[in-house]
Amino acid sequence: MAYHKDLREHLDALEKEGLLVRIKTQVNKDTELHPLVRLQFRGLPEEQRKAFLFENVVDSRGKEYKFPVTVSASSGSRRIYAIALKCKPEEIAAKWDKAQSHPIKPVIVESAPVYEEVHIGDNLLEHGGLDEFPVPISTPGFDVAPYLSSPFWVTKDPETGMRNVGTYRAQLKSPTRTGILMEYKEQHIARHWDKCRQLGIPLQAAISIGGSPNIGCVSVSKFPYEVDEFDIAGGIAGEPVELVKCKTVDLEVPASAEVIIEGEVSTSELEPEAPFGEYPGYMGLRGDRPFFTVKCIAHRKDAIWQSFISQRGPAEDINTYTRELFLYKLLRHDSNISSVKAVAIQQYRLLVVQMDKPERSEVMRALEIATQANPNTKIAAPLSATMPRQILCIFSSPCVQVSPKSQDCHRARRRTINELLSPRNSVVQASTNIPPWAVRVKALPRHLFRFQGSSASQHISSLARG
Ligand SMILES: Cc1cc2nc3c(=O)[nH]c(=O)nc-3n(C[C@H](O)[C@H](O)[C@H](O)COP(=O)(O)O)c2cc1C
Ligand SMILES: [Mn+2]
Repeated sequence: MAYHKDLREHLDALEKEGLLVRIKTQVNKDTELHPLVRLQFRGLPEEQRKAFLFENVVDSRGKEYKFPVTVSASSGSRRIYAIALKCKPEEIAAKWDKAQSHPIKPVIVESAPVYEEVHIGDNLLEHGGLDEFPVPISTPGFDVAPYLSSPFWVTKDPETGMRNVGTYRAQLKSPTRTGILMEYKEQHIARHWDKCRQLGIPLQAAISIGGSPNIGCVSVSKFPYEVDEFDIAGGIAGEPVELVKCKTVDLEVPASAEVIIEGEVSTSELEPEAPFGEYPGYMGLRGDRPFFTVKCIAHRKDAIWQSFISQRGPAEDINTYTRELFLYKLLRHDSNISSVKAVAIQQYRLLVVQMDKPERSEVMRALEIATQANPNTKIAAPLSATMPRQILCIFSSPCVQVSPKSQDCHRARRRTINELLSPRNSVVQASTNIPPWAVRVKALPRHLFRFQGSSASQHISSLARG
């Protein structure tokens, strides 16, 4: 069966499975929309979560939008995520394995429905620029503005021409301007940005909204720098992704997109970006960051706006499922650590690697590799040498601070160990069972547990010294 052609086909597939809720009541995107969806993540078991399509969206100014908004459509639950990948929930790992081992190069097509309506040059603002789209406020009362939470940024390495696709939040700043958060300098777009900065040129970029769901799945996932995410998206679909050339920048974007925003990211100036309610449940603080100047906006005449819901988990954990699988593959297969049994991640905050009777050197290697793969790591420690099995635990988040000596953490460890040792445990099942206690553990001075280029084993020795 052919893969979902675009977001519409994907939403149809969800609806057929009874997994789409259409909301026809008028909903305010600035105060109600994301909180309404968040309620289901707070209140319902994972199996009962659904995707939403808000068909009658207004904002706090009373403006009515002609475009609907879909939330939770890519990864509201494992079942929804499986539909995005067009496989069964138990086939998610195999699907990703195949996509990575059998990537398919994209093809260029001449035209695409997303360029049905184009606002460019003197006409850029004819429909209000970015104000034409119902961009929701993610955490009303706390976020400084509406943010594009599911942008798929397409950029190229200015020296090699190598392409990248990645999701980086974009604060709506004006009808022709957004912010961008490149969370750390290893992010692939940050590398492109830095090369352009050194060359003294702006970074050309295009944001794609919506499109066939494989695009979103690869956009939030970490592949090696040299990998073009569109090749992996082709691997997921079993057919090439169709790309179309942009109008104002030298880039190609998915023909299946709902909206394309073309422009350039400043490399000579920064300006304030954030606050924004972040995935660990804390506010990401304001900082001086690059911004994106819009040159062209294109969209399908009846575009559907897509938004990912993140903020405090559980949420639309679109990259948690894949991160678990990647790290498992990296440790177990690529690094050949045969004692690795399972990897569980909770929203970046906590990462647990379960190992079965490992050699001491294997624990150290696993720790080293897992921390390198997680640049935000705050604490990494082999847990419980006295337990029947060794558990490697990494607390990882820029916002959450934990003390490995506090009572809470002891409890947390026991919980985690119990969860992981339960017979139900498998790579596919592990993550969602970890409770969100990580945010409750006591804070320690940040510098104590900061990685500063030191190796993981040094770090552990310093932890051991207390
Ligand atoms: C909803 C959501 C929002 C995200 N926002 C950001 C962000 O603002 N900045 C960032 O650096 N990464 C963000 N990420 C993580 C990146 O998408 C992820 O690291 C991805 O691998 C980046 O692409 P790259 O591997 O090509 O660098 C977000 C992920 C999700 C699921
Ligand atoms: Mn990449």
